[in-house]
Amino acid sequence: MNANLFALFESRFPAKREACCIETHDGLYYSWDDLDRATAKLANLLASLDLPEGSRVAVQVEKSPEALFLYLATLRAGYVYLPLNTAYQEAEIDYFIGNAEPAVVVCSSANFGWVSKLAFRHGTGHVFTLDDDRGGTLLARAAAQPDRFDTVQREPGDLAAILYTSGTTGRSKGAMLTHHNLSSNAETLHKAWGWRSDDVLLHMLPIFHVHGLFVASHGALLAGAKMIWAPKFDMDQVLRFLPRSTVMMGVPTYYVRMLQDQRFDEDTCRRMRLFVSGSAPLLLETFEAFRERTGHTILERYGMSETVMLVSNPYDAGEGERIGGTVGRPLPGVSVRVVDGDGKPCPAGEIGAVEVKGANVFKGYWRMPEKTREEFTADGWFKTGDMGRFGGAIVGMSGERKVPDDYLTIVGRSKDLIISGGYNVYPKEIESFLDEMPGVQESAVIGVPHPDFGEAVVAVVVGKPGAELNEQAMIGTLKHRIANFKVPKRIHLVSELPRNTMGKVQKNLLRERFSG
Ligand code: MLC
Ligand code: AMP
Repeated sequence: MNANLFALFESRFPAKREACCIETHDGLYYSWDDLDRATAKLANLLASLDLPEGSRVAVQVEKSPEALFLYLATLRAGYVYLPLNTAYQEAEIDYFIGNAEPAVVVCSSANFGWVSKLAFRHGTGHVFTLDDDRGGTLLARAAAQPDRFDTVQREPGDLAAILYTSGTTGRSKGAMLTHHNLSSNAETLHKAWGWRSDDVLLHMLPIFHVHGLFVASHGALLAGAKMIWAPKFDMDQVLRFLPRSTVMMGVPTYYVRMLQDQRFDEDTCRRMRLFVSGSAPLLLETFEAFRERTGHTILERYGMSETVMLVSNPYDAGEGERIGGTVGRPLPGVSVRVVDGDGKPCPAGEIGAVEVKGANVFKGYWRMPEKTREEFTADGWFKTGDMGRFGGAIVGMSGERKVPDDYLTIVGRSKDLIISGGYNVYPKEIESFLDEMPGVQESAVIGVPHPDFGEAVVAVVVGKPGAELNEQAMIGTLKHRIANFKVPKRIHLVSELPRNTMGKVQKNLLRERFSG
Protein backbone atom coordinates (compact mmCIF):
# COMPACT_ATOMS: atom_id res chain seq x y z
CA MET A 1 0.00 0.00 0.00
CA ASN A 2 1.14 3.53 -0.74
CA ALA A 3 1.33 5.56 2.51
CA ASN A 4 1.56 8.83 0.57
CA LEU A 5 -1.06 11.21 2.02
CA PHE A 6 -2.02 12.25 -1.50
CA ALA A 7 -2.84 8.61 -2.31
CA LEU A 8 -5.31 8.66 0.57
CA PHE A 9 -7.00 11.80 -0.81
CA GLU A 10 -7.06 10.29 -4.31
CA SER A 11 -8.79 7.18 -2.99
CA ARG A 12 -11.60 9.41 -1.68
CA PHE A 13 -12.11 11.67 -4.71
CA PRO A 14 -15.81 11.63 -5.56
CA ALA A 15 -16.89 9.43 -8.48
CA LYS A 16 -18.28 12.54 -10.15
CA ARG A 17 -14.96 14.16 -11.03
CA GLU A 18 -16.75 17.09 -12.65
CA ALA A 19 -18.27 18.07 -9.28
CA CYS A 20 -17.07 21.30 -7.70
CA CYS A 21 -14.11 20.92 -5.35
CA ILE A 22 -13.26 24.60 -4.81
CA GLU A 23 -15.41 27.67 -5.47
CA THR A 24 -13.51 30.91 -5.01
CA HIS A 25 -14.82 34.15 -3.52
CA ASP A 26 -14.43 35.76 -6.95
CA GLY A 27 -16.53 33.23 -8.82
CA LEU A 28 -14.14 30.56 -10.12
CA TYR A 29 -15.01 26.86 -9.96
CA TYR A 30 -12.44 24.07 -9.81
CA SER A 31 -13.63 20.49 -10.24
CA TRP A 32 -11.99 17.39 -8.73
CA ASP A 33 -10.75 16.68 -12.22
CA ASP A 34 -9.12 20.14 -12.31
CA LEU A 35 -7.42 19.37 -8.99
CA ASP A 36 -6.21 16.01 -10.27
CA ARG A 37 -4.81 17.44 -13.51
CA ALA A 38 -3.29 20.58 -11.97
CA THR A 39 -1.50 18.60 -9.27
CA ALA A 40 -0.30 16.09 -11.88
CA LYS A 41 1.22 18.89 -14.00
CA LEU A 42 2.90 20.45 -10.97
CA ALA A 43 4.14 17.05 -9.75
CA ASN A 44 5.54 16.34 -13.23
CA LEU A 45 7.33 19.69 -13.14
CA LEU A 46 8.88 18.90 -9.74
CA ALA A 47 9.83 15.40 -10.92
CA SER A 48 11.49 16.85 -14.03
CA LEU A 49 13.90 18.83 -11.81
CA ASP A 50 15.65 15.63 -10.67
CA LEU A 51 15.68 16.66 -7.04
CA PRO A 52 17.35 14.49 -4.41
CA GLU A 53 15.13 12.27 -2.24
CA GLY A 54 13.59 14.21 0.67
CA SER A 55 14.01 17.62 -0.99
CA ARG A 56 12.14 20.51 0.61
CA VAL A 57 9.85 22.78 -1.38
CA ALA A 58 9.58 26.09 0.50
CA VAL A 59 6.59 28.25 -0.35
CA GLN A 60 5.71 31.83 0.60
CA VAL A 61 2.74 32.84 -1.54
CA GLU A 62 -0.69 34.40 -1.09
CA LYS A 63 -3.61 32.02 -0.65
CA SER A 64 -5.11 30.67 -3.89
CA PRO A 65 -6.40 27.29 -5.11
CA GLU A 66 -3.13 26.95 -7.05
CA ALA A 67 -1.18 27.35 -3.80
CA LEU A 68 -3.15 24.42 -2.36
CA PHE A 69 -2.45 22.45 -5.55
CA LEU A 70 1.26 23.14 -5.11
CA TYR A 71 1.10 21.65 -1.61
CA LEU A 72 -0.75 18.59 -2.92
CA ALA A 73 1.64 18.24 -5.88
CA THR A 74 4.62 18.30 -3.53
CA LEU A 75 3.11 15.40 -1.59
CA ARG A 76 2.22 13.63 -4.80
CA ALA A 77 5.77 13.92 -6.13
CA GLY A 78 7.10 12.61 -2.81
CA TYR A 79 8.85 15.79 -1.63
CA VAL A 80 8.56 17.73 1.61
CA TYR A 81 6.34 20.82 1.80
CA LEU A 82 7.51 23.82 3.79
CA PRO A 83 4.90 26.59 4.04
CA LEU A 84 5.91 30.07 5.17
CA ASN A 85 3.70 32.82 6.59
CA THR A 86 3.26 35.63 4.04
CA ALA A 87 3.90 38.17 6.81
CA TYR A 88 7.53 37.03 7.24
CA GLN A 89 10.13 39.62 6.32
CA GLU A 90 13.58 39.17 4.80
CA ALA A 91 15.50 38.37 8.00
CA GLU A 92 12.94 35.68 8.91
CA ILE A 93 12.89 34.10 5.42
CA ASP A 94 16.68 34.16 5.36
CA TYR A 95 16.75 32.04 8.51
CA PHE A 96 14.15 29.51 7.26
CA ILE A 97 15.81 29.03 3.88
CA GLY A 98 19.25 28.83 5.45
CA ASN A 99 18.05 26.26 7.97
CA ALA A 100 15.87 24.10 5.72
CA GLU A 101 18.02 24.31 2.58
CA PRO A 102 15.10 23.79 0.21
CA ALA A 103 15.81 22.58 -3.32
CA VAL A 104 12.87 24.62 -4.60
CA VAL A 105 11.54 27.97 -3.42
CA VAL A 106 8.25 29.44 -4.62
CA CYS A 107 7.44 33.09 -3.86
CA SER A 108 5.26 35.89 -5.20
CA SER A 109 6.48 37.84 -8.24
CA ALA A 110 6.66 40.97 -6.08
CA ASN A 111 9.20 39.31 -3.74
CA PHE A 112 11.19 37.47 -6.40
CA GLY A 113 14.12 39.92 -6.30
CA TRP A 114 15.10 39.52 -2.67
CA VAL A 115 13.83 35.97 -2.15
CA SER A 116 15.72 34.54 -5.14
CA LYS A 117 18.89 36.35 -4.08
CA LEU A 118 18.93 34.82 -0.65
CA ALA A 119 17.70 31.41 -1.89
CA PHE A 120 20.51 31.12 -4.42
CA ARG A 121 22.95 32.24 -1.73
CA HIS A 122 21.78 29.31 0.40
CA GLY A 123 22.18 26.87 -2.49
CA THR A 124 18.57 26.54 -3.67
CA GLY A 125 18.57 25.35 -7.27
CA HIS A 126 15.15 26.53 -8.44
CA VAL A 127 13.09 29.62 -7.60
CA PHE A 128 9.62 29.97 -9.14
CA THR A 129 6.91 32.58 -8.71
CA LEU A 130 3.22 32.06 -8.06
CA ASP A 131 0.71 34.89 -7.68
CA ASP A 132 -2.86 34.76 -6.44
CA ASP A 133 -4.16 35.60 -9.95
CA ARG A 134 -2.61 32.47 -11.50
CA GLY A 135 0.36 34.50 -12.75
CA GLY A 136 4.02 33.60 -12.28
CA THR A 137 6.61 31.23 -13.67
CA LEU A 138 5.50 28.11 -11.79
CA LEU A 139 2.20 27.61 -13.61
CA ALA A 140 3.73 28.75 -16.92
CA ARG A 141 6.37 26.01 -16.61
CA ALA A 142 3.86 23.41 -15.43
CA ALA A 143 1.49 24.14 -18.32
CA ALA A 144 3.66 22.16 -20.74
CA GLN A 145 3.75 19.09 -18.48
CA PRO A 146 1.53 15.99 -18.87
CA ASP A 147 -1.67 15.99 -16.82
CA ARG A 148 -1.26 12.40 -15.61
CA PHE A 149 1.09 11.40 -12.79
CA ASP A 150 1.46 8.24 -10.73
CA THR A 151 1.61 9.31 -7.09
CA VAL A 152 5.05 8.48 -5.73
CA GLN A 153 5.28 5.59 -3.27
CA ARG A 154 5.97 6.75 0.31
CA GLU A 155 6.44 4.92 3.60
CA PRO A 156 4.37 5.96 6.67
CA GLY A 157 7.43 7.46 8.38
CA ASP A 158 8.58 9.51 5.38
CA LEU A 159 8.44 13.28 5.76
CA ALA A 160 5.48 15.10 4.23
CA ALA A 161 5.94 18.60 5.66
CA ILE A 162 8.09 20.78 7.87
CA LEU A 163 6.32 23.48 9.86
CA TYR A 164 8.46 26.10 11.54
CA THR A 165 7.37 27.04 15.04
CA SER A 166 9.11 29.71 17.04
CA GLY A 167 11.18 28.59 19.96
CA THR A 168 11.55 29.85 23.50
CA THR A 169 15.19 30.57 22.78
CA GLY A 170 14.16 32.80 19.87
CA ARG A 171 15.33 30.34 17.18
CA SER A 172 12.55 28.75 15.15
CA LYS A 173 12.41 24.97 14.98
CA GLY A 174 11.14 22.96 12.02
CA ALA A 175 8.61 20.36 13.17
CA MET A 176 8.94 17.32 10.88
CA LEU A 177 5.56 15.73 10.12
CA THR A 178 5.29 12.40 8.37
CA HIS A 179 2.70 11.11 5.92
CA HIS A 180 1.35 8.89 8.69
CA ASN A 181 1.13 11.76 11.21
CA LEU A 182 -1.05 13.67 8.78
CA SER A 183 -3.12 10.84 7.34
CA SER A 184 -3.91 9.25 10.72
CA ASN A 185 -4.98 12.60 12.16
CA ALA A 186 -7.08 13.43 9.09
CA GLU A 187 -8.86 10.05 9.33
CA THR A 188 -9.45 10.56 13.06
CA LEU A 189 -11.00 14.00 12.53
CA HIS A 190 -13.03 12.75 9.57
CA LYS A 191 -14.83 10.33 11.87
CA ALA A 192 -14.83 12.49 15.01
CA TRP A 193 -16.43 15.51 13.32
CA GLY A 194 -18.85 13.58 11.11
CA TRP A 195 -17.55 14.86 7.75
CA ARG A 196 -19.93 14.18 4.84
CA SER A 197 -19.57 14.35 1.08
CA ASP A 198 -22.34 16.96 0.87
CA ASP A 199 -20.57 19.27 3.34
CA VAL A 200 -19.53 22.74 2.19
CA LEU A 201 -16.53 24.15 4.09
CA LEU A 202 -16.15 27.92 4.26
CA HIS A 203 -12.35 28.16 4.15
CA MET A 204 -11.10 31.55 5.33
CA LEU A 205 -7.95 30.55 7.23
CA PRO A 206 -4.42 31.08 5.95
CA ILE A 207 -2.86 27.95 4.43
CA PHE A 208 0.61 28.12 5.94
CA HIS A 209 -0.26 26.66 9.36
CA VAL A 210 -1.80 23.50 10.76
CA HIS A 211 -5.30 24.91 11.15
CA GLY A 212 -5.97 26.06 7.58
CA LEU A 213 -3.63 23.75 5.65
CA PHE A 214 -4.17 20.46 7.44
CA VAL A 215 -7.25 20.49 9.67
CA ALA A 216 -9.58 22.41 7.37
CA SER A 217 -8.34 21.40 3.89
CA HIS A 218 -7.68 17.76 4.73
CA GLY A 219 -11.16 17.46 6.23
CA ALA A 220 -12.84 18.57 3.01
CA LEU A 221 -10.47 16.61 0.75
CA LEU A 222 -10.98 13.38 2.66
CA ALA A 223 -14.75 13.78 2.61
CA GLY A 224 -14.80 14.64 -1.10
CA ALA A 225 -16.61 17.80 0.04
CA LYS A 226 -16.65 21.22 -1.57
CA MET A 227 -14.75 24.22 -0.21
CA ILE A 228 -15.68 27.87 -0.61
CA TRP A 229 -12.32 29.55 -0.67
CA ALA A 230 -11.77 33.14 0.54
CA PRO A 231 -8.32 34.74 0.69
CA LYS A 232 -8.72 35.81 4.32
CA PHE A 233 -11.24 36.39 7.07
CA ASP A 234 -13.68 39.05 5.94
CA MET A 235 -17.09 39.74 7.47
CA ASP A 236 -18.76 40.58 4.15
CA GLN A 237 -17.60 37.24 2.74
CA VAL A 238 -18.89 35.47 5.87
CA LEU A 239 -22.33 37.01 5.36
CA ARG A 240 -22.24 36.12 1.67
CA PHE A 241 -21.01 32.53 1.87
CA LEU A 242 -22.00 31.17 5.28
CA PRO A 243 -25.67 30.71 4.29
CA ARG A 244 -24.45 28.17 1.68
CA SER A 245 -21.95 26.44 4.00
CA THR A 246 -22.20 23.62 6.52
CA VAL A 247 -18.76 23.76 8.22
CA MET A 248 -16.49 26.63 9.25
CA MET A 249 -13.22 26.67 11.18
CA GLY A 250 -11.57 29.67 12.73
CA VAL A 251 -9.38 31.10 15.44
CA PRO A 252 -11.27 32.80 18.31
CA THR A 253 -10.79 36.26 16.71
CA TYR A 254 -13.08 35.13 13.85
CA TYR A 255 -15.90 34.38 16.30
CA VAL A 256 -15.35 37.64 18.21
CA ARG A 257 -15.58 39.57 14.92
CA MET A 258 -18.68 37.67 13.76
CA LEU A 259 -20.47 38.56 16.99
CA GLN A 260 -19.53 42.21 16.63
CA ASP A 261 -21.49 42.41 13.38
CA GLN A 262 -25.20 42.84 14.05
CA ARG A 263 -26.04 41.49 10.56
CA PHE A 264 -24.71 38.08 11.64
CA ASP A 265 -27.55 36.00 13.10
CA GLU A 266 -29.29 32.63 13.21
CA ASP A 267 -30.43 32.99 9.62
CA THR A 268 -26.84 33.45 8.38
CA CYS A 269 -26.09 30.02 9.89
CA ARG A 270 -29.18 28.26 8.57
CA ARG A 271 -27.32 25.43 6.80
CA MET A 272 -24.42 25.18 9.25
CA ARG A 273 -23.80 21.95 11.12
CA LEU A 274 -20.37 22.66 12.65
CA PHE A 275 -18.33 25.64 13.85
CA VAL A 276 -14.83 24.71 15.04
CA SER A 277 -12.53 26.97 17.07
CA GLY A 278 -8.90 26.44 17.93
CA SER A 279 -5.27 27.67 17.87
CA ALA A 280 -5.90 29.91 20.90
CA PRO A 281 -8.24 29.91 23.90
CA LEU A 282 -11.89 30.70 23.12
CA LEU A 283 -13.29 32.89 25.88
CA LEU A 284 -16.29 31.42 27.63
CA GLU A 285 -18.17 34.67 27.03
CA THR A 286 -17.63 34.30 23.25
CA PHE A 287 -18.77 30.65 23.40
CA GLU A 288 -21.91 31.62 25.30
CA ALA A 289 -22.72 34.74 23.24
CA PHE A 290 -22.34 32.73 20.03
CA ARG A 291 -24.80 30.11 21.23
CA GLU A 292 -27.22 32.82 22.33
CA ARG A 293 -27.06 34.60 18.94
CA THR A 294 -27.06 31.63 16.57
CA GLY A 295 -28.27 28.58 18.46
CA HIS A 296 -24.95 26.88 17.51
CA THR A 297 -22.48 25.52 20.06
CA ILE A 298 -18.90 26.09 18.89
CA LEU A 299 -16.77 22.94 19.05
CA GLU A 300 -13.43 23.87 20.61
CA ARG A 301 -10.44 21.64 19.99
CA TYR A 302 -6.76 21.79 20.87
CA GLY A 303 -3.70 21.11 18.75
CA MET A 304 -0.27 22.26 17.75
CA SER A 305 2.20 22.13 14.86
CA GLU A 306 4.14 19.24 16.41
CA THR A 307 1.08 17.07 17.03
CA VAL A 308 -1.70 18.22 14.69
CA MET A 309 -4.98 17.73 16.63
CA LEU A 310 -4.94 16.24 20.12
CA VAL A 311 -8.13 16.88 21.97
CA SER A 312 -11.65 17.80 20.87
CA ASN A 313 -15.04 18.48 22.33
CA PRO A 314 -17.56 15.87 21.14
CA TYR A 315 -19.34 16.35 17.83
CA ASP A 316 -22.18 13.99 18.51
CA ALA A 317 -24.51 14.96 21.36
CA GLY A 318 -24.78 11.23 22.15
CA GLU A 319 -21.08 11.20 23.01
CA GLY A 320 -21.28 14.10 25.43
CA GLU A 321 -21.72 17.81 25.72
CA ARG A 322 -19.49 20.54 24.25
CA ILE A 323 -18.32 22.35 27.34
CA GLY A 324 -17.18 25.94 26.88
CA GLY A 325 -13.82 26.74 28.42
CA THR A 326 -12.63 23.13 27.94
CA VAL A 327 -11.06 21.56 24.86
CA GLY A 328 -12.85 18.23 25.39
CA ARG A 329 -11.48 14.70 25.36
CA PRO A 330 -8.34 13.21 23.80
CA LEU A 331 -9.10 12.11 20.23
CA PRO A 332 -9.21 8.36 19.55
CA GLY A 333 -5.67 7.01 19.29
CA VAL A 334 -4.18 10.02 21.09
CA SER A 335 -2.99 9.66 24.70
CA VAL A 336 -2.84 12.80 26.80
CA ARG A 337 -1.63 13.08 30.38
CA VAL A 338 -1.24 15.93 32.86
CA VAL A 339 1.81 15.57 35.08
CA ASP A 340 3.34 17.35 38.06
CA GLY A 341 6.91 18.62 38.37
CA ASP A 342 8.19 15.07 39.01
CA GLY A 343 6.47 13.69 35.92
CA LYS A 344 3.75 11.93 37.99
CA PRO A 345 0.16 12.06 36.69
CA CYS A 346 -1.94 14.70 38.49
CA PRO A 347 -5.26 13.72 40.01
CA ALA A 348 -8.38 15.17 38.35
CA GLY A 349 -8.83 18.85 39.13
CA GLU A 350 -5.11 19.53 39.54
CA ILE A 351 -3.06 21.60 37.14
CA GLY A 352 0.06 20.19 35.55
CA ALA A 353 2.04 19.98 32.31
CA VAL A 354 0.23 18.50 29.30
CA GLU A 355 2.06 15.64 27.56
CA VAL A 356 1.04 13.58 24.55
CA LYS A 357 1.73 10.33 22.74
CA GLY A 358 0.24 8.90 19.55
CA ALA A 359 0.51 8.37 15.81
CA ASN A 360 -0.07 12.10 15.39
CA VAL A 361 3.10 13.15 17.22
CA PHE A 362 5.84 14.50 14.94
CA LYS A 363 9.16 12.88 14.15
CA GLY A 364 11.35 15.57 15.69
CA TYR A 365 12.78 19.00 14.99
CA TRP A 366 14.63 19.41 11.71
CA ARG A 367 18.37 19.09 12.30
CA MET A 368 17.94 19.67 16.06
CA PRO A 369 18.35 16.23 17.69
CA GLU A 370 19.31 17.82 20.99
CA LYS A 371 16.20 20.01 21.10
CA THR A 372 14.06 17.01 20.08
CA ARG A 373 15.44 14.95 22.98
CA GLU A 374 14.74 17.77 25.44
CA GLU A 375 11.10 17.99 24.38
CA PHE A 376 10.36 14.27 24.94
CA THR A 377 10.28 12.47 28.29
CA ALA A 378 12.40 9.34 28.77
CA ASP A 379 9.27 7.21 28.22
CA GLY A 380 8.43 8.90 24.93
CA TRP A 381 5.82 11.55 25.77
CA PHE A 382 6.01 14.89 23.96
CA LYS A 383 5.97 17.91 26.28
CA THR A 384 3.50 20.38 24.77
CA GLY A 385 4.57 23.33 26.95
CA ASP A 386 0.90 23.89 27.81
CA MET A 387 -0.51 23.69 31.34
CA GLY A 388 -3.87 22.07 31.89
CA ARG A 389 -6.09 19.96 34.06
CA PHE A 390 -8.53 17.13 33.60
CA GLY A 391 -11.90 17.63 35.30
CA GLY A 392 -12.24 20.38 37.89
CA ALA A 393 -14.76 23.15 37.40
CA ILE A 394 -15.46 26.02 34.99
CA VAL A 395 -16.92 29.31 36.15
CA GLY A 396 -19.28 30.85 33.59
CA MET A 397 -22.00 33.46 33.51
CA SER A 398 -24.48 30.92 34.85
CA GLY A 399 -22.24 30.01 37.80
CA GLU A 400 -19.79 27.20 38.46
CA ARG A 401 -20.13 23.82 36.78
CA LYS A 402 -18.30 20.56 37.31
CA VAL A 403 -16.29 19.29 34.35
CA PRO A 404 -16.16 15.50 33.71
CA ASP A 405 -12.81 13.96 34.62
CA ASP A 406 -11.95 13.05 31.02
CA TYR A 407 -12.33 16.63 29.71
CA LEU A 408 -9.17 18.74 29.43
CA THR A 409 -8.97 22.45 30.17
CA ILE A 410 -5.93 24.43 29.02
CA VAL A 411 -5.14 26.95 31.73
CA GLY A 412 -1.90 28.50 30.52
CA ARG A 413 1.58 27.77 29.22
CA SER A 414 4.87 26.92 30.81
CA LYS A 415 6.59 28.28 27.69
CA ASP A 416 6.95 32.05 27.42
CA LEU A 417 4.58 32.41 24.47
CA ILE A 418 2.02 34.96 23.33
CA ILE A 419 -0.81 33.89 21.02
CA SER A 420 -2.15 36.88 19.11
CA GLY A 421 -5.08 36.31 16.75
CA GLY A 422 -4.04 32.64 16.51
CA TYR A 423 -0.40 33.37 15.66
CA ASN A 424 2.37 32.43 18.08
CA VAL A 425 4.88 35.05 19.13
CA TYR A 426 7.87 34.21 21.29
CA PRO A 427 8.89 37.22 23.44
CA LYS A 428 12.57 36.24 23.27
CA GLU A 429 12.65 36.73 19.51
CA ILE A 430 11.12 40.23 19.71
CA GLU A 431 13.36 41.15 22.64
CA SER A 432 16.45 40.26 20.61
CA PHE A 433 15.34 42.57 17.78
CA LEU A 434 14.61 45.38 20.27
CA ASP A 435 17.90 44.90 22.10
CA GLU A 436 19.81 45.36 18.84
CA MET A 437 18.26 48.80 18.28
CA PRO A 438 20.46 51.83 18.92
CA GLY A 439 19.84 53.38 22.32
CA VAL A 440 18.17 50.28 23.80
CA GLN A 441 19.66 48.95 27.03
CA GLU A 442 17.24 46.07 27.55
CA SER A 443 13.67 45.03 26.90
CA ALA A 444 10.90 42.71 28.03
CA VAL A 445 8.05 41.60 25.81
CA ILE A 446 4.72 40.53 27.29
CA GLY A 447 1.22 39.55 26.17
CA VAL A 448 -1.69 41.63 27.43
CA PRO A 449 -5.42 40.93 26.99
CA HIS A 450 -6.78 42.30 23.71
CA PRO A 451 -10.48 42.38 22.75
CA ASP A 452 -9.87 41.34 19.11
CA PHE A 453 -6.66 39.29 19.10
CA GLY A 454 -7.14 37.64 22.53
CA GLU A 455 -3.63 38.68 23.47
CA ALA A 456 -1.57 41.55 22.08
CA VAL A 457 2.21 41.94 22.01
CA VAL A 458 3.50 44.81 24.15
CA ALA A 459 7.13 45.75 24.82
CA VAL A 460 8.68 47.44 27.82
CA VAL A 461 12.03 49.07 27.04
CA VAL A 462 14.82 50.64 29.06
CA GLY A 463 16.96 53.16 27.16
CA LYS A 464 20.71 53.63 27.49
CA PRO A 465 21.69 56.69 29.53
CA GLY A 466 21.10 59.81 27.43
CA ALA A 467 19.35 57.93 24.59
CA GLU A 468 16.18 59.51 23.24
CA LEU A 469 13.89 56.68 22.24
CA ASN A 470 10.70 57.21 20.30
CA GLU A 471 7.91 54.64 20.45
CA GLN A 472 6.48 55.23 16.98
CA ALA A 473 9.91 55.30 15.31
CA MET A 474 10.80 51.99 16.96
CA ILE A 475 7.50 50.38 15.89
CA GLY A 476 8.13 51.69 12.36
CA THR A 477 11.60 50.10 12.27
CA LEU A 478 10.30 46.76 13.55
CA LYS A 479 7.60 46.64 10.87
CA HIS A 480 10.34 46.33 8.25
CA ARG A 481 12.21 43.64 10.16
CA ILE A 482 9.63 41.17 11.49
CA ALA A 483 6.18 39.83 10.55
CA ASN A 484 3.47 42.42 11.27
CA PHE A 485 1.62 40.31 13.87
CA LYS A 486 4.83 40.16 15.97
CA VAL A 487 5.29 43.95 16.08
CA PRO A 488 4.39 45.29 19.55
CA LYS A 489 1.15 47.28 19.57
CA ARG A 490 2.74 49.54 22.22
CA ILE A 491 6.32 50.12 23.43
CA HIS A 492 6.42 51.49 26.98
CA LEU A 493 9.62 53.31 27.93
CA VAL A 494 10.69 52.81 31.55
CA SER A 495 13.78 53.55 33.64
CA GLU A 496 14.22 49.97 34.85
CA LEU A 497 12.68 46.50 34.67
CA PRO A 498 11.39 44.87 37.88
CA ARG A 499 13.56 41.88 38.84
CA ASN A 500 13.37 39.19 41.50
CA THR A 501 16.24 38.32 43.81
CA MET A 502 17.61 35.91 41.18
CA GLY A 503 17.81 38.81 38.70
CA LYS A 504 14.95 37.45 36.54
CA VAL A 505 12.57 40.01 35.01
CA GLN A 506 9.18 39.81 36.73
CA LYS A 507 6.92 39.73 33.69
CA ASN A 508 3.84 39.18 35.85
CA LEU A 509 4.37 42.66 37.36
CA LEU A 510 4.78 44.16 33.90
CA ARG A 511 1.59 42.43 32.73
CA GLU A 512 -0.29 43.84 35.74
CA ARG A 513 1.03 47.33 35.08
CA PHE A 514 0.55 47.47 31.32
CA SER A 515 -2.67 45.50 30.81
CA GLY A 516 -5.72 47.53 29.81
C1 MLC B 1 -2.98 41.03 11.71
N1 MLC B 1 -2.51 41.93 12.59
C2 MLC B 1 -2.30 41.32 13.75
C3 MLC B 1 -2.66 39.99 13.54
N2 MLC B 1 -3.08 39.83 12.27
N3 MLC B 1 -1.83 41.77 14.93
C4 MLC B 1 -1.75 40.89 15.93
N4 MLC B 1 -2.09 39.59 15.81
C5 MLC B 1 -2.55 39.12 14.63
N5 MLC B 1 -2.88 37.84 14.50
C6 MLC B 1 -2.27 43.37 12.42
C7 MLC B 1 -1.47 43.72 11.22
O1 MLC B 1 -0.14 43.77 11.59
C8 MLC B 1 -2.01 45.08 10.86
O2 MLC B 1 -1.37 46.03 11.68
C9 MLC B 1 -3.45 45.01 11.27
O3 MLC B 1 -3.54 43.98 12.26
C10 MLC B 1 -4.38 44.66 10.13
O4 MLC B 1 -3.81 43.61 9.37
P1 MLC B 1 -4.71 42.66 8.50
O5 MLC B 1 -3.85 41.76 7.73
O6 MLC B 1 -5.74 43.46 7.76
O7 MLC B 1 -5.44 41.85 9.61
P2 MLC B 1 -6.58 40.85 9.43
O8 MLC B 1 -6.72 40.40 8.03
O9 MLC B 1 -7.80 41.41 10.07
O10 MLC B 1 -6.01 39.59 10.24
C11 MLC B 1 -6.35 39.23 11.52
C12 MLC B 1 -6.69 37.75 11.53
C13 MLC B 1 -5.43 36.99 11.06
C14 MLC B 1 -7.07 37.36 12.93
C15 MLC B 1 -7.85 37.46 10.58
O11 MLC B 1 -4.36 37.30 11.94
C16 MLC B 1 -5.65 35.51 10.96
O12 MLC B 1 -6.21 35.01 9.99
N6 MLC B 1 -5.22 34.75 11.96
C17 MLC B 1 -5.33 33.29 11.92
C18 MLC B 1 -4.03 32.68 12.31
C19 MLC B 1 -4.04 31.17 12.14
O13 MLC B 1 -4.48 30.61 11.16
N7 MLC B 1 -3.51 30.45 13.14
C20 MLC B 1 -3.47 29.00 13.12
C21 MLC B 1 -2.09 28.53 13.61
S1 MLC B 1 -2.09 26.78 13.71
P3 MLC B 1 -0.92 47.45 11.12
O14 MLC B 1 -0.29 48.08 12.30
O15 MLC B 1 0.04 47.12 10.02
O16 MLC B 1 -2.18 48.10 10.65
C22 MLC B 1 -2.08 26.42 15.38
C23 MLC B 1 -2.33 25.02 15.77
C24 MLC B 1 -3.77 24.83 16.05
O17 MLC B 1 -2.01 27.29 16.16
O18 MLC B 1 -4.13 24.34 17.12
O19 MLC B 1 -4.56 25.20 15.18
P1 AMP C 1 1.42 26.32 17.10
O1 AMP C 1 2.76 26.07 17.67
O2 AMP C 1 1.30 27.52 16.24
O3 AMP C 1 0.91 25.14 16.43
O4 AMP C 1 0.46 26.61 18.33
C1 AMP C 1 0.12 25.61 19.24
C2 AMP C 1 -0.31 26.20 20.55
O5 AMP C 1 -1.56 26.86 20.38
C3 AMP C 1 -0.59 25.15 21.59
O6 AMP C 1 0.60 24.69 22.20
C4 AMP C 1 -1.47 25.91 22.55
O7 AMP C 1 -0.70 26.74 23.40
C5 AMP C 1 -2.28 26.79 21.60
N1 AMP C 1 -3.64 26.27 21.36
C6 AMP C 1 -4.10 25.59 20.29
N2 AMP C 1 -5.42 25.33 20.44
C7 AMP C 1 -5.79 25.85 21.63
C8 AMP C 1 -7.02 25.93 22.37
N3 AMP C 1 -8.16 25.44 21.89
N4 AMP C 1 -7.00 26.54 23.57
C9 AMP C 1 -5.87 27.05 24.08
N5 AMP C 1 -4.69 27.04 23.43
C10 AMP C 1 -4.65 26.45 22.22
